[in-house]
Amino acid sequence: MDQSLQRLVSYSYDLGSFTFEPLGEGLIHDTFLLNSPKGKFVLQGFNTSVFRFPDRIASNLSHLKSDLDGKALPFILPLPKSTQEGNEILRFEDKLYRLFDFVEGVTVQETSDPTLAFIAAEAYGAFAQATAENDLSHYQETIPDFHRLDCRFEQLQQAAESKESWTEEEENILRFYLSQEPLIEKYKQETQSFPLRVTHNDTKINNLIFSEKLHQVAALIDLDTVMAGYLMYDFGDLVRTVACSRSETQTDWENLQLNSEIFEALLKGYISGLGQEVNAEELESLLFGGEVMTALMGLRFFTDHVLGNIYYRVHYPEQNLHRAKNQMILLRDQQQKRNQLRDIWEKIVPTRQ
Ligand code: GN1
Ligand code: MG
Repeated sequence: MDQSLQRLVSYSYDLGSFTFEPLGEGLIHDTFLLNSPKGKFVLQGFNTSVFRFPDRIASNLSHLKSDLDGKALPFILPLPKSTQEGNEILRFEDKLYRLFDFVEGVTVQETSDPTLAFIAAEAYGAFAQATAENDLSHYQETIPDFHRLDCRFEQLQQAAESKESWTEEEENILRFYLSQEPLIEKYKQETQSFPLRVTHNDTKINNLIFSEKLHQVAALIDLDTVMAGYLMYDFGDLVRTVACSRSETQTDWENLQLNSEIFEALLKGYISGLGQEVNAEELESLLFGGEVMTALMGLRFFTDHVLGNIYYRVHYPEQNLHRAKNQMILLRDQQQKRNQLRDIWEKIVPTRQ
């Protein structure tokens, strides 16, 4: 971190002198843990090419704060701290920064433990429950069309037109994603009648901070994509990232599959967190969410590969291709397991309708 930035951060938040180290596994923002005489903080360098509307985020977060005021949430939602001048965003040269309190606890990148999956899903369900009454007109789109599966499909089609040479593997992956048109059609049809809600929209397990012994969720973080969405987005991203035997960065394809035991724990946990705030159609939509979100992320990773890795941070040139292949295998497995997943769903859901 640049010394002038260190001085500015120290002065703006009245921290004194601090040490810092990189933090987390996010693909978008740069994040540091700061150790200061005033305690530990998280400094986040804001990615403005991805989040082009920082003011919308600030506005959504301030509405979230006031909408939830007085509601007893079982976890913390860390919001950006104000500078001494009263701003939640700090400008340095052409970059933006935000500071958060550091929440003590444990982060988990993946799990095969159904109890932990239940706890994670229950927290995201509780978030949807707590925000169920919020006025949606307060929440602006922080990234336009972020979870629109049909738009992501079109973006791949467009990107593919401009690419001249393809390897055999790239062609296979392209063919697979283009063959998902029926899924896109089903998405367009069904979402016409789903109610919009305040959703988190990035419900990976590593956006939760667990208590030391992993018994409960201490904080739900990464709130920049909080905006209007469907419940199936949040539940689906949990399925995509938690009910998979290998994380999205891994490449041992033979061992990559949907873990139906974890799927069951997620569904139970999410429904438990939601409480009564859910209608029959939304419950049905949860079954479809995993496929939607896996297809969506696969399309996004593959499009980014085709465009030359302009969006996601990569550690090697083929990484987005590999992420897209990983999501393809997971999606295919979910589609092969549709009946099995429906049986699980029927076992859990009917008593609640
Ligand atoms: C990005 O940076 P991170 O890990 O919080 C992305 C999510 C994806 C995720 C995939 C703004 O989130 O949509 O699900 O990578 N966030 C944005 O790991 O694009
Ligand atoms: Mg995120």
